[in-house]
Amino acid sequence: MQALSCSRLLAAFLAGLSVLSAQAQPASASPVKVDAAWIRASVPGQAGTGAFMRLTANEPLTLVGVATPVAGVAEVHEMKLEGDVMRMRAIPSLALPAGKAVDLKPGGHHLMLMDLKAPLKPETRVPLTLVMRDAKGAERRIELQVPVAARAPAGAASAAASEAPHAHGHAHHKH
Ligand SMILES: [Cu+2]
Repeated sequence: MQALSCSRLLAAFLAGLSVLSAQAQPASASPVKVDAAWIRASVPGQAGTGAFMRLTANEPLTLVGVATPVAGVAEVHEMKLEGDVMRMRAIPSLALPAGKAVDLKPGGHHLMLMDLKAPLKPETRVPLTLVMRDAKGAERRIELQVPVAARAPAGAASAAASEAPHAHGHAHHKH
């Protein structure tokens, strides 16, 4: 990462950061766009939690796994109605068609982090790796730093009605 010498550019960069504060930052050019990623905070003694985001692949991809150092086990999960009961279970893969947004959200497909090694505190970030395969079967790993939050950030894909977008005063930055 180079230092930015132009303060005006830096201000624009910070303004962009505040707008995209809920967005994970991929480490490098990525075959998939990741928007509004977040992980639900956990409390002491809680074994598992979920990670959520919107994935838009630039080419046909398949999500085949997830890894993070904070959890002993991390899986791609689906929610399925069995009789009257909504259950979740691991699935081996999730198709990400090119150009189509796929939401990982509460109540739908999600990333399940289990066997948590420590409580995940709000306003921290967690390293998370998405493992993909492209159309030729080659593995593509996407490294993310995902913010932890107690509830879905504004703009995140959510099962419930989302909050007003201006409710987040702490996202304000003035150069
Ligand atoms: Cu789950």
